Amino acid sequence: MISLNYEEEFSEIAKNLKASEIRELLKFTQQPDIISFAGGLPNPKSFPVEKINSIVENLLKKEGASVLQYGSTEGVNSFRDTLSEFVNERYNIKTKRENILITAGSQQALYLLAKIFINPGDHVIVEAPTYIGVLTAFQSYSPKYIAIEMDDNGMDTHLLEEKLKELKKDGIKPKLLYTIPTFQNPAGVTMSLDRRKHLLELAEEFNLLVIEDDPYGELRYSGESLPILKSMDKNGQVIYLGTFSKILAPGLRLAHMIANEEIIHKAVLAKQGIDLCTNTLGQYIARDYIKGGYLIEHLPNIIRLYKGHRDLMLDMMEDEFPENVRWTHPDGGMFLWVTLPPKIDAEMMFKKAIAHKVAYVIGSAFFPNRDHKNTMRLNFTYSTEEQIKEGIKRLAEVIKEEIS
Ligand code: PMP
Ligand code: G9A
Repeated sequence: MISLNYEEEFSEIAKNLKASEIRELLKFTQQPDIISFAGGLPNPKSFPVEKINSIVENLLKKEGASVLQYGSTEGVNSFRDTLSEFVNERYNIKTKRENILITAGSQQALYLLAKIFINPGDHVIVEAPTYIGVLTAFQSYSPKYIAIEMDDNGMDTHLLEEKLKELKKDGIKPKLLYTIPTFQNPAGVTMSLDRRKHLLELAEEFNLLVIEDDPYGELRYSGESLPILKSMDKNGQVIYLGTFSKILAPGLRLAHMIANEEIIHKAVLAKQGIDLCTNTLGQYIARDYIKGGYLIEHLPNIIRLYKGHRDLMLDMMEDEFPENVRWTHPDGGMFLWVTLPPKIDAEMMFKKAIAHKVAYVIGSAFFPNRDHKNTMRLNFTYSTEEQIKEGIKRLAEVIKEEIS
């Protein structure tokens, strides 16, 4: 009998894979007695179950087996056409079918971009804090991260400019800049118009490729809407990522990358080795959901639901949290960011929180160097209003105990 030591057999890449904190924490959303503000889950009430049911019935009746067939790697043509019209009208992104790749969630788009752009040791600029999933998607390609601090107006582009000048002096040209300009995950902040313009000026001056990840842009509860970076991109330097996860249903695993044709072509080659094509039925569902006007019709319902949740969580925090705790006041999206007094370590406090039956994501997980130990992310979309009230009370207790 041969006995294999699997650990020895795994590739170097596999040996270095680490679990995503968010995925690990999903366990807690499945435990009924724990109130979880951890995972970035949409509220199941936001899913248009009946509408999807009738669209599927119609599709199978009218288009039959073709909606169940393999499709091209790029995505279903009629869906890409519908999307290009949609983003043109709604976001003023001038694009055509050839600039669009349909992916299995924008998580896959991030993975594809890492695969086609990053060599080990390449420099990648991110926001501090940034989306955990981008760190997971990029990990096999071992980039070096440069994390730029944010404030209430998003990434500080003056710090970015200083950093880019410093790097240039050292002969370093970063490969990619990754940003979530609108209702950032995890911080909940939005990049101001001035900073958006400045960022694009810097991209031009330093010849940078920018990934604009925009899963939350449609979920605005207050304030004025701002132009998408891609709509101001004169030189094809911005790669735009949109997803149906937060405005339709994440279980469809459906997203789109909009970019220069050469980038799309390379990403298609990379995708061919991963999954051949994105699920066909889901693409037809989303096509008909947009074309029938249901997306635009249903969005205000999601916004109303989430605005209520955001307001309730903010009010509860105001009432319950001790004075020396600060948090962001997001105009949209799904998250807010809490800064505890400097001596408190949210990772150490986590066990106590679980004992009190409440969960959050430890803030340091969103920083490539895992600093900022006194921070945490709270999701306000998934829990019910009752759970938000009770969960914030529990969390306030935990924080007060920890401070004293
Ligand atoms: N980017 C960001 C910033 C996200 O928050 C998420 C999901 N939480 C994703 C990408 C991935 O989303 P999906 O793969 O479901 O499209
Ligand atoms: O991993 C997931 O389920 C998506 C959620 C992302 C997040 O919590 O930021």
